[in-house]
Amino acid sequence: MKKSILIIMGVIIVIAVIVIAFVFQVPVDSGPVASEGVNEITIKNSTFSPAIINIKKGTKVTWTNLDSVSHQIKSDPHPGHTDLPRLSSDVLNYNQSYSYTFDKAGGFGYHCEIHPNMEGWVIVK
Ligand SMILES: [Cu+2]
Repeated sequence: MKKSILIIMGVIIVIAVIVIAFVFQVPVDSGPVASEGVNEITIKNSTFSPAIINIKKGTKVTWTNLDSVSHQIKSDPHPGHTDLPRLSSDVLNYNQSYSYTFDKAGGFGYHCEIHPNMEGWVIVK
């Protein structure tokens, strides 16, 4: 009898801990968060998603345009594109992709050449 009560209490405590852990994992602030290990970026509604990624040196990153309007990936700063001159795509129409391998560490901004207000960041470690 006592043993079964202890088991039930134990189960309740375990469930409570799981529920509390889950509740506190839910992010309070849903601002832009760097996505760890993601190397595929989609362009939708003229927004890079994720807008910030964290990758390791040597990672190939691929952008895919899912908008009906065209976009074009270029390194910051606009209009010189001098940070990473080779980070430079052709005009990407719907469902077209562009890839670039980041082979040096640092933080690299990029933008859409057609809509320079569209910004993204790649953090390379
Ligand atoms: Cu530009």
